[in-house]
Amino acid sequence: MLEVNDSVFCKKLPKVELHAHLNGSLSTKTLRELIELQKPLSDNSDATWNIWEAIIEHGQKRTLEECFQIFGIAHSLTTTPATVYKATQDVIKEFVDDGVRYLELRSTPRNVPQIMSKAQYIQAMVDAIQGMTDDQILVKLMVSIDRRQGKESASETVDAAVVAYHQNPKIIVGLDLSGDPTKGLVSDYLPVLARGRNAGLKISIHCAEVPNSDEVEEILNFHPDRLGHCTCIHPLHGGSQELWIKLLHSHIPVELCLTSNVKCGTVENYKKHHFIHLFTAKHPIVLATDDKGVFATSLSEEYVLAANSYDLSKEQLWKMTMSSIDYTFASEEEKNRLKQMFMQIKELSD
Ligand code: 6MZ
Repeated sequence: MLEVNDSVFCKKLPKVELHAHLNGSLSTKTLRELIELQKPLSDNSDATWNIWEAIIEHGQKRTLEECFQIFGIAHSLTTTPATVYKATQDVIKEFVDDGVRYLELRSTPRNVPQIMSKAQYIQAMVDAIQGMTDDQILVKLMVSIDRRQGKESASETVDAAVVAYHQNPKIIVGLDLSGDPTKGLVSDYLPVLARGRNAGLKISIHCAEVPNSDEVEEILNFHPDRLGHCTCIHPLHGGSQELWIKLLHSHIPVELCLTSNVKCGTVENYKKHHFIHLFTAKHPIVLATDDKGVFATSLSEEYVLAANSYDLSKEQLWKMTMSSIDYTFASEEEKNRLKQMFMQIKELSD
């Protein structure tokens, strides 16, 4: 079994990150730098800056509501193509430093009147991704739809995503439905997601972060390519046996974010996380950070947490990271290359 603090092993382990929101992944360092860039251009009072600085420094535990407050601050600091570019580059570099070899970064493009369109937002991220070389990391982009923003905005986002996908089919791979799970109706967004799917984009949907059986049923019937969280589906977590079986029978890979769920309080503690039910059922799962900046975590820390909470061996961690490659939205050729690279690293480390 892994030592309590075997973070060196987990950092060296080549990893796949499939659920990371750009603006939630910004480190305190990047947020501070973005604040300094913005100060001379903004009419915010000193008091506002002081509050923001205090919030971004502030502690470990955040409710879902507080998280959405930080997203708001991050959003007001990434309002130009240049700041979106910087944010993307910084986040990618931090994932590289943590041993991530394949990353699907997701973000909700924003239209900032007179400054940036959704298409320009996406392009700034693509430019930043193109600045990275394949030997460091392979990065793809998923375009997010925010379930609070309504059908019209979602439709605009899908239009921009499809155009960008045709221009950069190797980088743009999918659509994500996210946002405050207590707001909006998933059913409003399924038709527009289906439009993206018909255009060739893969789909991942945030599912059951809070109990909502009707919504889980609708999402599973839609059969996305991947699911985020799936927190409240197991009967012990506010779901039902019927829905749980339906999830298992779907074989849809689930992106699991341990720290995010525990810090937001949607899961009581790590031992009780639904990871263990999915892992025991041999359901396809992938560990992910969600918002590494907001939750002060890293993917290697998520592996350490999983190892220690569920008594996983190093061999089981290797298996988990290798199987994650199958759940990516990369091409078959890219998946094969990643598998070969991971195997080489494993052989060298054995
Ligand atoms: C649901 C989340 C989320 O897109 O601006 N987001 N949506 N549940 C979560 N669990 C904590 N964490 C992040 O990144 C920030 C946006 O990602 C979504 C929210 O819509 C948030 O505004 P981007 O890069």
